[in-house]
Amino acid sequence: MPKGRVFRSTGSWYEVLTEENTFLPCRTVGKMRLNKTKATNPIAVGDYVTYEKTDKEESGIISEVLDRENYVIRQSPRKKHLLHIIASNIDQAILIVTMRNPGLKQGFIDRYLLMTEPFNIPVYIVFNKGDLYTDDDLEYYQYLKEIYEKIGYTVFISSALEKKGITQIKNILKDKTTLLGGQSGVGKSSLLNVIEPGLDQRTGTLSEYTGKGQHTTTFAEMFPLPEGGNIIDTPGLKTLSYNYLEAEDVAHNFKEFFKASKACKFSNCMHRNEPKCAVKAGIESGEISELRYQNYSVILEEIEEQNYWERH
Ligand SMILES: Nc1nc2c(ncn2[C@@H]2O[C@H](COP(=O)(O)OP(=O)(O)OP(=O)(O)O)[C@@H](O)[C@H]2O)c(=O)[nH]1
Ligand SMILES: [Mg+2]
Ligand SMILES: [Zn+2]
Repeated sequence: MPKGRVFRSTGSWYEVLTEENTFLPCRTVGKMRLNKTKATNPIAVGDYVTYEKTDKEESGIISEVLDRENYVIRQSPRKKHLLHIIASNIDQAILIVTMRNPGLKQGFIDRYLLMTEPFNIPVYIVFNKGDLYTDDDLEYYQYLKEIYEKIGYTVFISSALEKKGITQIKNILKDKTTLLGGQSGVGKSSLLNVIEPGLDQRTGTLSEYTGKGQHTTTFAEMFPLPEGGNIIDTPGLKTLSYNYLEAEDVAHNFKEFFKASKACKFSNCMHRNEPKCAVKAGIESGEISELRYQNYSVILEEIEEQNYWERH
């Protein structure tokens, strides 16, 4: 059976890139073998699938989703007990953030990294709209850059408006499948348009009053790049909640905490009030970021609160 890769999904139709390098619209019927996830979308952008052509050969029927090498999943914003697969089989992610229009949401970077860390997906953190940054913004940027580079993420500034940082992004993209993500209105689609003007992605205008993004991109879509590689544009994320994780999952995926935790007195230390905690010691000595720890604590509290309500 021929194989292909899903580049775009509207819910009922899937755009599949075939081995002949053409796009074939595909559907699923009846008893497709689904992966056993509690996902709202059984087939995600990035999936490799097998399909059969229909009689007229102008469309196809997906028969199977091949095993995923990795995937990025989030709690479905509407159906909270379900998960939504954002994309699968990716080599790396670029998280676009900005300090201005809209301002950087406290904790957002760490929440995003909690999605990519379970599969050790490399992440680049790009601060877009650099053209708008004040000296204070730049100072805060330097502070954040140090925190995240220390734990292994690459951080730099871009501007879609002034075409800055574009060569760097292009070099990162070459021959890889890259997930582009971030809050709404940070400029994901605008950057894509500068990187690859032919794509002509819809971009939004920010509502002047609130500075909040308008969710211009409405579904994830993958594009092949002429220089080699694929890029996945995604709709902006508003909130990232983690009701499907246990506290230990959070602790294991703050990677510098996990590394340090081998020296904690208790093997199941959650780094709160336990004695002889190596993470706490790391914060004392300045080796571990206090900001990361604050964000970690908030996520743990949220999860525990949810578990509490589920039990009572
Ligand atoms: N000043 C400035 N404005 C930018 C830059 N990049 C994007 N914008 C503006 O920010 C607004 C939002 O840009 P989009 O590219 O639609 O943002 P997005 O991240 O794709 O948003 P969603 O699709 O909703 O997730 C638009 O008005 C852009 O013109 C930049 O580098 N500098
Ligand atoms: Mg967009
Ligand atoms: Zn500990």
